[in-house]
Amino acid sequence: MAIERTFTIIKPGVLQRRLIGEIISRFETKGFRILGMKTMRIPLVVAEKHYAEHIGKSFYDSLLTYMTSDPAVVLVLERENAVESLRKLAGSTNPDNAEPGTIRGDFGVTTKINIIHASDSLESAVKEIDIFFDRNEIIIYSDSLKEWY
Ligand code: FUP
Repeated sequence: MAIERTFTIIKPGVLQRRLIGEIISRFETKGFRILGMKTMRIPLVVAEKHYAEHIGKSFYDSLLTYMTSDPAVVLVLERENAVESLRKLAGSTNPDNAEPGTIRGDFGVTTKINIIHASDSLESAVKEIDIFFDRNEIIIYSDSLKEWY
């Protein structure tokens, strides 16, 4: 399988719940390399770009209000089959449908505040990484434990 990059947002409120370490730990133990990571308040224009596919939907305005309400942590992650693997780790959009053991299944309660975003395709990942990261914020390095990952 090919090495891919994917993008994730640990959404507003999770910093306050002191769950950042727990969630990042799941990325690490599943073999993702962290190539970029930062804490940010997501500017409204950035949130609008990121969620452009949802313009006009009933939840669009409240989604933007929420995503810009408090700081988030954004990451670029790399491993084999990264996009699909991270979506599995995240679980279903509605935390009530997310399996226990997934991030949304374990920590999420409502769909709006569903803990994390994970790119849904390779194309989305490329686009989203470009929206949130400058090139010089993505650090490429070799992995001395290659046989594991
Ligand atoms: P996902 O790809 O799992 O993040 O899901 P979507 O792209 O369908 O939705 C993006 C975000 O919109 C979700 F994370 C939460 C929010 N949303 C709602 O608030 N209500 C809905 O009915 C659907 C999505």
